[in-house]
Amino acid sequence: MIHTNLKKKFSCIVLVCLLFGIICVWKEMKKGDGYNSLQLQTKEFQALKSLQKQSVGSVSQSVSSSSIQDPFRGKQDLSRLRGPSKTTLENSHLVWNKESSSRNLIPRLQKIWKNYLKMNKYKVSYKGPGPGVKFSAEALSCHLRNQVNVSMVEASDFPFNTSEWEGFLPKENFRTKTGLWGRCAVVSSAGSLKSSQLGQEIDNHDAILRFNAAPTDNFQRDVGTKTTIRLMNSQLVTTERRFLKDSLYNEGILVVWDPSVYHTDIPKWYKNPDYGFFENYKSYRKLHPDQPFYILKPQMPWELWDILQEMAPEEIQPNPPSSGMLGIILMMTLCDQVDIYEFLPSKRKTDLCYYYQKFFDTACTMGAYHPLLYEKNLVKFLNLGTDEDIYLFGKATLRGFRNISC
Ligand code: NCC
Repeated sequence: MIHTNLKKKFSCIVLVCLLFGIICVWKEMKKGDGYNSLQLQTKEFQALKSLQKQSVGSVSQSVSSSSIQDPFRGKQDLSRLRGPSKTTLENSHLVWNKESSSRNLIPRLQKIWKNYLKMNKYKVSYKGPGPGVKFSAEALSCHLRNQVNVSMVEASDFPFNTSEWEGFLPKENFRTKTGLWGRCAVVSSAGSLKSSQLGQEIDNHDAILRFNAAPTDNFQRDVGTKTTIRLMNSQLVTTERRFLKDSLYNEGILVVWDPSVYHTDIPKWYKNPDYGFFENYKSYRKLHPDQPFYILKPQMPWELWDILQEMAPEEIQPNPPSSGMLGIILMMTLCDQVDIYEFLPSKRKTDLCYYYQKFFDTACTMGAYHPLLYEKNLVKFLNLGTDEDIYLFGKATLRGFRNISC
């Protein structure tokens, strides 16, 4: 009798342990984010590669899958690099997960995120809806268009209307200078652009936006040659010694932005900028008076931040969005269609921070100071292109604000 009871107890314990093990394994599997997924799909990638090999002969005739979802153009240059068709590979591309959250960060980045929340350097006091507000893609596009005012500091804005600033700001209005473009490209500075061979594809846009010190010389095959707009943060303009000397900055329209205290006005921001870039701005203007160089109004990054916070699943870093996200919204106001390269990482995803520098840190892709993770969720959510385009080319396609009806 005792013997049978013991046996029963033992089987019960074994059963409970087994059940616990199954639950643990299931939980671990649920944790995976876009990045883990990218790593998990080595097998799929190998299958993809062999399919690409098979289709080499017929590539020139193949219809680009991006053209299917590209509302503004027919065939894209990507068909040149593309392998199999959409039907063969549909659903096989696990890319950036638009539901990503701090749970998908490595512990070091989670800690940084928490520290920034505590620090609240810019005195953010968000009172809007959310977090976790659900939008349709259309509603979100309209919300962005209506709430985020992309405009530049003007010569009539105090204190830029004082004698100290006379003649320094460009006379021509930003929108008049840029005009309206059809297809635009936003080129992130990510290391995953290295060896991408996307240069020709990128150059085949009406306007191209690049960031900070990102070069084209020596990297043309991967990132193209043209620069129409260069968006720079104020840290670079203030502290980068080569800023006044390097010809890298002499092409296209320059725009600088600086983080202000949360939703402060221009006069208050001017007294207390994050980086006092104003003197270097003036020096550059004296050296290159004919090159358009604008200052983004400090309210814009926070208007965008509010929407990122509203839709994020949790509290986000109370720091301004990255130059990348600001540049995407800027181009959405100027272009019919915006193709964004390697903001959502492709199969080339790497810890190499930049395509032009040997510096490794996963924070460059996942975010530490900037709420980059939530910015990428937003772009993935609005993407009109295919997961295949993200996976192979790091390409996401957003509709310009002019083409949405609200
Ligand atoms: O790194 P940064 O940006 O110049 O990159 C431009 C934009 O590309 C996207 N990006 C970059 C690297 C990567 N692996 N993945 C990406 O998605 C981001 O959207 C990024 O904004 C900035 O936002 O201004 C930033 O600037 C640099 C640095 O100040 C400039 O390069 C000037 O030298 C910041 N790095 C440091 O301060 C060390 C970076 O955090 C953000």
